[in-house]
Amino acid sequence: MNTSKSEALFARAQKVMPGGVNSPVRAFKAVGGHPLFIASARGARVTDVDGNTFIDYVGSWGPMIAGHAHPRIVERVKRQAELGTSFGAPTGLEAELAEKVVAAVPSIEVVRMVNSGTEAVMSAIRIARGATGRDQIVKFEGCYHGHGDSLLVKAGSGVMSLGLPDCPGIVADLAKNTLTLPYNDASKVRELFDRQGDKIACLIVEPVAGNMGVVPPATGFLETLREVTRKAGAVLIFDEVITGFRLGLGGAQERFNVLPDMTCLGKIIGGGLPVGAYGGRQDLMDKVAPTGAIYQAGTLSGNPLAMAAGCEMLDILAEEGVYGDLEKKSDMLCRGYQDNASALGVAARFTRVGAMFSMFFTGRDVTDYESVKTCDTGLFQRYFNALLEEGVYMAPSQFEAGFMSLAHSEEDIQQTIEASQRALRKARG
Ligand code: KE4
Repeated sequence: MNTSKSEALFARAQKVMPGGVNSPVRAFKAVGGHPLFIASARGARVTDVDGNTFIDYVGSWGPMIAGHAHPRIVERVKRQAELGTSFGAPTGLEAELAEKVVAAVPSIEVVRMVNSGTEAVMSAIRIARGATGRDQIVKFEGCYHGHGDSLLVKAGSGVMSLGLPDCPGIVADLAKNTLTLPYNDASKVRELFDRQGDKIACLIVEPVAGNMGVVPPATGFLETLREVTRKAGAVLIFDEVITGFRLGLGGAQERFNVLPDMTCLGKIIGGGLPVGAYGGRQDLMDKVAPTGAIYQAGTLSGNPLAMAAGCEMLDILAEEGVYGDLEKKSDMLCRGYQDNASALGVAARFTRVGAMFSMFFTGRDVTDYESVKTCDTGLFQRYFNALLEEGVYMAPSQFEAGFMSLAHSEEDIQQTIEASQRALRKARG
């Protein structure tokens, strides 16, 4: 496969950007070689600057659940651009998207738009600390909640792939207030809250972990988080930046019927443009400036183009049969993957919740950060690159999720399964 133009662009980009990228995991560090520079995308496919086309399961790390360049979203953004791209003043579009989010997400009574998932999480944590007057926060190993200082403590995602369990530059006095527990270990959560629940401002969790690969919550785990935080007067935050509108209109909280006090959203709600959001109980959100004293602001928050894209995206997802279609296609793909691994005698574990899924190259059941770390990342690297040669683009890291879109056809999925079998055979050797 000729990737000479990507290679040249990468050399050029590295002169003026850290690692030649604007987000670390794009640099292909976990899989070797150089990243593909994408020229365009449509439906289920992306095309790089050398003209190579791939069936895409990265989906821009989640947002492209309706497929790339969806005609309705493109049209809506074009129309809005002609009316102006940013005013720094309120618009009806912001109220329209906020109403859609409030109507869809069971626990959100009031919501604030920001520009990224990181900003949403940082803000939600500030509100939890401001509302409770407490400093400590609890997170889980292998979960990633963006690059806010309090959260880069044994994070997953890019940090996990880069093997940097603690990131330099984080003030020790701040990091000490972040307590980290093993994901899916309800007894450790109880133990901590029994010991010092009255010091804990909030607990933040990916209700389905997506940043160590997809790791579903164990039975009763989310219910335990709800119970202990309520008892301790701590704020329960669901980071649904990935799962929001991915697992259903109501996200993980609707699917698992556990309602947090606050929810962080991102990715899908921007329809491919930069949007994050945080929201929850009215009494908590009333503490946010200008209603309350807890300050949070943003020049481009609620940007009209992003709001237009987000509104159109949520209208598309609200249509009849959308999540049934995603479920059927995701099931078909993951069954194919499992059949391939069994046929080739490759030790692998498969996880899937709705339209997010992972194949882990390990013989151990994957339930948390420790078990995920047993994966054979060398085999993953060979598989990733062999699959790329076969025209299938998946996340360049064992510790990320795969994403299905409405644009993937059954033919695309069958083609992927066949390509995956060839790639797995080559990677296994
Ligand atoms: P952003 O700041 O990247 O918009 O969102 C941060 C974030 C927060 N919470 C969860 C559960 C997330 O998954 C993310 C971002 N996800 C990563 C990859 N899984 C984005 C890709 C990247 O970092 O380039």
